[in-house]
Order: sequence, then C-alpha cells, then structure tokens
Amino acid sequence: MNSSIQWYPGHMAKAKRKISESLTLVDAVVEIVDSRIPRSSRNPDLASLVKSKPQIVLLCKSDLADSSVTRQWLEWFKSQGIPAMSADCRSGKGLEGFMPLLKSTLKEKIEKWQAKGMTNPTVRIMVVGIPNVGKSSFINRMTRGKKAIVGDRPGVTKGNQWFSIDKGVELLDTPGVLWPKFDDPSVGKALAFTGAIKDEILDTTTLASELLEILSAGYPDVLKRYKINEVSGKSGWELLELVARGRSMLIRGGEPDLDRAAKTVLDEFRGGKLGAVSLEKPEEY
Ligand SMILES: Nc1nc2c(ncn2[C@@H]2O[C@H](COP(=O)(O)OP(=O)(O)OP(=O)(O)O)[C@@H](O)[C@H]2O)c(=O)[nH]1
Ligand SMILES: [Mg+2]
Repeated sequence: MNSSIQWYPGHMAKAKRKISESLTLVDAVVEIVDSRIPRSSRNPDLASLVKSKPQIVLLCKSDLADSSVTRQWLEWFKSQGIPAMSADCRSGKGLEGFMPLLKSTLKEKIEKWQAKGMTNPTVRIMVVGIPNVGKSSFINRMTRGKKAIVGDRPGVTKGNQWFSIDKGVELLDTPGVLWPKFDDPSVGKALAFTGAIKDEILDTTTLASELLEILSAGYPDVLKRYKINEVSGKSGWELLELVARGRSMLIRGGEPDLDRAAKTVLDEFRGGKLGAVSLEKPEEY
C-alpha cells in the first residue's frame, strides 16, 4: 500500500486508459470514497469515464466518520440518484448491505437479460477510487475465502482475475486507481488531513494548525485528549502550541515543539484516535 502517489499527466492518462479497458468488461462500478471527506475523495472524471454504466458509491472508513454526517451524505447521494452505502471495509461492518444494494441497482438490467432468455445472468463489477481509500480492503473482505475464477474469457486472458462473490456476481480483482481533484486547494487540504497525499508537499505545522481549527469548530471535545478544554477564540497555531504543552513536547528553553505536536495530531487523527470526525458535509458540496 502506498499513499504517496504523485500524479503526472502521463500517469493520469495511463490510469484512465486502464480503467476504460476494464470498464468494457463490467456492468457496474463501485467507487470507494472516504466517509470523512466524501466530496474531496471522489474523482472528478469518473462520471464521464463510466458514462451510462450504473455506479454505486461506497463510503468507506465509516468507523472514522461522524455517523450522523454520514447519514446526511447517504441521503444526499440518494437525492442525486446515486446508490450509496457506508461501511467499515477493514472490519467488514456494513458490508452485508452491499449485495442487496447492487442487486436493486441492477434490477432493471437483470430483468432485461432474463426477458431476452438469459437464465443465469452474471453481473460483473469493478472497484475504483483514489489511493488509500480502502479499495483493497473492500476487495479482500468481499473475496475472503472465494476462489479466483480461471478460464479463457475476457479479462482472464489479459491477466485480470475474477472472483465469484455471490450467486451471479463476479468482482474484478484489481481496482482502478484514480486521481483526486487536485486543482481545488480545499480538496488538497482535505486529502492531506486524512493522509491520502504526501505530507512533504505541505508544511506539516500549517496543516496541523488548520486541522485543529476545524476540529475546534466542529468537534471541540476531541481536543480534550490534549488537555485543551477551552477552545473559543483560539487560533489553530495557539491550539497547536497547547497540544505541544499538553503532551510536554518541548525543545530547549522550554519552547513548544510544534513540529512534533503537528506530527502527533495528524498521526492520531488519521489513525482514528481522535474519534469519529467528519470534515465535509453535503451542504458544502
Ligand atoms: N479505520 C478504517 N481503516 C480502513 C478502512 N478501510 C481501509 N482502511 C485502512 O486504510 C488504509 C488503506 O487501505 P487500502 O485498502 O490499502 O486502500 P487502497 O485504496 O487499496 O489503497 P492503494 O492501494 O494505496 O490505492 C489501510 O491502512 C487500511 O487498513 C476502514 O473502513 N476503516
Ligand atoms: Mg490497494
């Protein structure tokens, strides 16, 4: 797993080509997004790549997000006519809802096939998403214990493998890796907060102080972890300094070690140690 992919135009063209090729082999696409940042973790070009193929959005890492905000997102996607669900792809919690959602999404297609005389139609699906969102975790969960299908058929001959994950449902084993909306600075920041992009391209202390400011506005209680009980009127930089002091991270002369504090805040947020936090709400979409 590598969360530090940098996208150059060549990479993007190659990724696009690979996904377009795989798309010809499937009936539906599952886009995995991060529940904490469903806006920023979607790919801007997927809709035009997928065209008319049914698409399901899976909000992964639901255990790290604020469940009430995740519910709002599910409503929002529904209002856009996009089938969506949330799950913890690591533990598998919520994934039991996947098959019913897929089958209801493809109901018309399956009925059409049956009307044409196909008795046991097989639905093929693939997973796409930006780096580090949980694509492999989802695939591993869905294929656990299942055998890869071997044989002479499209996809198999090209080195792809398929897993039969339910009666009449096959999953392509390799996910399509997509790039995020890099041109939007707020997206870049959201991806940096969750660790989806490299830290080195952003200054860690600035990033952490901005995260602290967002947390203090929406989830002030999580900062009690750093012995910060009163957040009102404090800037992100002041909060970062309090984190350093709260954790006794000091440098010579008793000054707060902001670099260390910033790293701690980001690591703990990314690891879910600050509790369930959502950074984006649908009304801001
Ligand atoms: N807490 C939590 N962590 C998750 C979940 N799904 C994935 N992860 C973690 O997120 C990290 C990335 O997950 P992967 O499944 O490797 O993501 P990916 O999309 O395949 O990543 P790339 O292959 O790098 O593009 C891993 O550390 C996983 O353990 C989830 O639902 N909850
Ligand atoms: Mg992966």
